[in-house]
Amino acid sequence: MPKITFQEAKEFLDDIDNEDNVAIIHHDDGDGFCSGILYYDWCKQKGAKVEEFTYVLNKSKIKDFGLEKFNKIILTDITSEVVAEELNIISNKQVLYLDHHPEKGVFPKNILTFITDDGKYIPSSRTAGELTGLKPFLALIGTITDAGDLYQENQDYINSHLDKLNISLDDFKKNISSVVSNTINYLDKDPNKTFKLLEELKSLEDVASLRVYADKIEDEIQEFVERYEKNKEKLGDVNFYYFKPKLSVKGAVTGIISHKNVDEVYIFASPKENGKQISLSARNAFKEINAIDLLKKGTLGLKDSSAGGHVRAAGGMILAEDLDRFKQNIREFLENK
Ligand SMILES: [Mn+2]
Repeated sequence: MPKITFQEAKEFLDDIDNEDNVAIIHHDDGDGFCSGILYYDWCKQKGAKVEEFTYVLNKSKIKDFGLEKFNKIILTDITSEVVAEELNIISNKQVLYLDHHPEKGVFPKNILTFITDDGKYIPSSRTAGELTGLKPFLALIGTITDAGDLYQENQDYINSHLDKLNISLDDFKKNISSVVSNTINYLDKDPNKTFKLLEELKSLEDVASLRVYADKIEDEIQEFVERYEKNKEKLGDVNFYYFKPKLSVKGAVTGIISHKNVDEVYIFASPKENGKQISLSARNAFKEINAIDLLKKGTLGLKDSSAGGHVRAAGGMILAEDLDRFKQNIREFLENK
């Protein structure tokens, strides 16, 4: 698998021209949409034909996208743990794979990979912004929606862009990145519409046009943020919050509560739509343990469970019937720590 440098990734992009037919495949979160749009716009600007595909983890399959007609494919923000082996089916194409999650799985050997995971947390949108130079405001939105501001290595990048946009981080989160996140969540059944709406944004001011979607879930988010103080449970030092929203607001509720106090450790749990499983999010980290390990300890020995992600933000899944066992695992782990 050829690992390539930033410069080589840039050369791949520079080589795109009006004879190319490019597929952009991106993750379905803020970082995935924003980075995908930057590569999409880049291809358009180069005169290439381009189409976009939203990849939903554990649901989408590369083979179902019908990519025969494309000669170049760019993937962004889709963790290799899930997608690497699937790329066999497109290994006859010129493929540029860009991501920032810890590298796992085996890539077909001719896939060009640029993964920004050398001990730093650089969201895919920041990389897309730096590679293309396009829509810096959108690159910043993707970076902030993916919690890039929690990492020291992004401070200079974030601050210099906020300065140029003449907006504070708080205002950016409140009036810009959260509006985009809410819009993505509200339209989660219609990712093509989301992509189109976000692609049409030409400046920060345009983000206000998304409020018609974002406001619909704002009330639901506030409701579950307000319930946190009353309904949270302490598992040792960990704040455990089980909540059951109707709309797709888990991520937003998780983000708002965990960002209020970044020194605290949280585990959020919500039932999946099917009612049979519970999804888990761990946020922030102790000195001795990271968020992935915390969920791994909690899901230890539980049937059909999973845990993975980033050191300060991890996700997982358990069967609904195992919720009490999960909580007990966490309690025991923290007692014996
Ligand atoms: Mn992502």
